[in-house]
Amino acid sequence: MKIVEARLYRQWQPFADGPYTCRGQTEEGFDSCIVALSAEDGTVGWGEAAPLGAFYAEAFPEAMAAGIQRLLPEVIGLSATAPARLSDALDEAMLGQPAVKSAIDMAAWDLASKRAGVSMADFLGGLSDGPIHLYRSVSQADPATMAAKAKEFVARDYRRLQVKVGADPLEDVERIRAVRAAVPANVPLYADANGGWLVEDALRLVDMTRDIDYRLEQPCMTHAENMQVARRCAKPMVLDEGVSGFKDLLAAHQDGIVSGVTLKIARIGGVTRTCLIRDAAIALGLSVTIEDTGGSTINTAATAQLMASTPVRNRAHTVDFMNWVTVQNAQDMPQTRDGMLLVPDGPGLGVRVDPALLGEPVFRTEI
Ligand code: 0XW
Ligand code: MG
Repeated sequence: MKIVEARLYRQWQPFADGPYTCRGQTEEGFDSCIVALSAEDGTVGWGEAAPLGAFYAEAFPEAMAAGIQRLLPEVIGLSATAPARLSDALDEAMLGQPAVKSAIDMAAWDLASKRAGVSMADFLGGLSDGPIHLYRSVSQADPATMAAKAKEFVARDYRRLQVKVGADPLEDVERIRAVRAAVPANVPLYADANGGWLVEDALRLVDMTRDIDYRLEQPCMTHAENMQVARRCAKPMVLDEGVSGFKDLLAAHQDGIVSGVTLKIARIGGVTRTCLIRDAAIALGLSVTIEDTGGSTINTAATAQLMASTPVRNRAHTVDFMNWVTVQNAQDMPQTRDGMLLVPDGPGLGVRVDPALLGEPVFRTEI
C-alpha cells in the first residue's frame, strides 16, 4: 500500500485571546502548514505544524512551507503503513530542519494508524486511561494584567498555568507573585522564561522567590547556563527549548538539572522523534509534556494521542491549541472538560478533516 498523493495547505489562525507575548516578542496568531498524505486505497492521513512567528523556534512559516514542498515529492511511492521508515527517508533527503518534517511525519502516523483501524495512541503502544491535564500560558504583560488574565483562565476551567517570565528579573518576581496571589494554591504554576534570562537574572529571581510554590521552566538557553542555575535552585526544573534531541536529554539528566521535559512536536521533528525522546524521558523517570509550537484542531488531536500513550505517572500537561485560536481545521475533536483534554475516538488522530474548509492546496504532487 503506497502513498500516491501529497498536499500542503496553509491556514492563518488568529489568537482568540488577542496578541501573545513571550520572550519579549508578540504574535497575532499561528501561520499553520497542514499536510495530507493519501494512500492507494483512498485513506488520507493529516498532519499540522505551525511555528510561533520566526522568533520562537528555528523555523518560520515561509521556510517551513517551502521545505515541505521540497520534501513532499520524496514521500510519493513510500509505504503508507511504515511511518518510522518514512521519517528516515525525510532525514536522508534533508539534513536537520525538524519543523519542516513535523507535519509530514504526523500525517504518516495518522495514515498508518487509520489503515490499521486503531487510534494513534493504540498504534503507538496503547492508550492509558487517566487525565490529560491542560495548562494555559499567561502572556507576558505587567503583573496586574497577568494576574487578571490568570484569574480569568481559572474561571474558564484551566487548572494549571504558565507564567511568561524571562524579562527583567525584578518585574518577573512581581509577575510570579501577582499570579500566585490571584489563583488558588492548588493551581500548579510554571514560571517559563523560554530561555530568556542570563544566569545572574535567573539566580536573582530564584533567590527572591524562595517562599513561592512554582516550577521553573527553561530559565536560560544553554545547558551550561542552566547547570549554574540548577545548582543553586531548589525548585524542580523543566527543560523545553534546551531539549531538541536525545543527547540533550541525556546530558541534562546526567548533570541532574532536569525534573521534567516539554516536547514540542515541530521543534523535535515529528511524532517519530518525539516518541523516541518521550520514551527515554519515561525511562529516566521524568515528567513529560507533549505539545507543539502552534496549530489548531489537527495538532491538538495529535498531542492528545501522544499524551494518551504516555504513562499517567509521567504526564505533566499539554495545551488545547484549538481553543487558543479562532479557526478549526477538523471536526470531532472532543471539547475539554474540567481542565482536561479528552482524546478523540476513532482511528488515527480521531478527527475528521474536510479539505473543502481549507481552501485550495498551495502545493500538490502525485504518482
Ligand atoms: C505556550 N507555547 C506552547 C505556545 C507557543 O507556541 C510557544 C509556547 C510557549 O512556550 O510560549
Ligand atoms: Mg516552555
